[in-house]
Amino acid sequence: MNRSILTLDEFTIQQLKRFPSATGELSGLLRDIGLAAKRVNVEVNKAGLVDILGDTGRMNVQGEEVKKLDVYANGHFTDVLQRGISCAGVGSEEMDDFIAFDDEISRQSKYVCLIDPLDGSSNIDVNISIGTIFGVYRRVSERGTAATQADFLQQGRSQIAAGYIIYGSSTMLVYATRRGVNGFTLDPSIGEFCLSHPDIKCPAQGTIYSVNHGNFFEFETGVRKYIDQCQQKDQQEGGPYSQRYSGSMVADMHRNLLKGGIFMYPGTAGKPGGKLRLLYECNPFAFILEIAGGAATDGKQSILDIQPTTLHQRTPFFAGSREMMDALGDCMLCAPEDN
Ligand code: P6P
Repeated sequence: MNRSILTLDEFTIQQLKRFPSATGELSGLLRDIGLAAKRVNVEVNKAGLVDILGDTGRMNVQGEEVKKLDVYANGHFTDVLQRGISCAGVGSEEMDDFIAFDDEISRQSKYVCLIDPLDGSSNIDVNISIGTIFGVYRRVSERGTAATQADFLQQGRSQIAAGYIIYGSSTMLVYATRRGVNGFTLDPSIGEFCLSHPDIKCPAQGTIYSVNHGNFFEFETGVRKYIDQCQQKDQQEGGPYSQRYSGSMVADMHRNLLKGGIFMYPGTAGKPGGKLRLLYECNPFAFILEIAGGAATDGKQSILDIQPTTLHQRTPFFAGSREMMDALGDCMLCAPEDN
């Protein structure tokens, strides 16, 4: 009898059985995220057919136009997590401040979530893959009380789990715990995420570099030096390299995680802190990359070691194959100080 492939629910319960001390709350939280992802997936897949494209006319705390699908996704993920038994509160790109769920069961919950409900939403209207990014932390405040800001401003290294959903040619949920990174592909015929990419490892070396070249002359010297190196790689040096950049972080990071590569969103003269948000974009991917054997830094230190001070703070972000990250680090170390 060929055993059917594991669903996300079966996989999380299998993990639970391997660790009898576990309470099942993390499994429940991951199943909740999978449920919300299936609902958002339905709307993403029919975007263009219904009036869910376009802008709401509102700007979010980042000063960016809020797409209707952003709001829809944020509502679904927040609702599902509030109705579950595992999450005490949510911080989201789409909400100015975090929400501490005020019902008794939520106040007793062990975890809080940080989420970018629909990243890359400017690509929705042109049908480029977009995604949801999430990070899960054990709360530091006392259970039985409302979640506090300190629960959300923890270093990324404290994450218990982190992951993303990519709404692409297929819909995948990829998540990491300290025990590994696993990918699940949505099987529409049964409406379940099924284990398709067990134990994902990021190749130590790749030939893809991802960066918005339009900002090249605003990057610091060491970054420009590394990009020049990528462009000059020939066959003897394991090249030639390819530049792949979709403008959707989840799509670019997913490809580089599986195939090997480096993704860079550096600071610029105008925006030295970069564009990407630490808590719900960079920390989850940095956690996933480090568990998969890759690396992620802000150009100076591991992303996971940054002590957050505000919910929506930004950081320069470099992440990918370890040997490519080492080569970037060498360029940045030996570059003359920019004036
Ligand atoms: P730029 C999308 O808005 C996003 O936050 C990431 O998904 C993506 O990698 C980046 O911004 C693209 O930014 O400035 O290159 O268009």
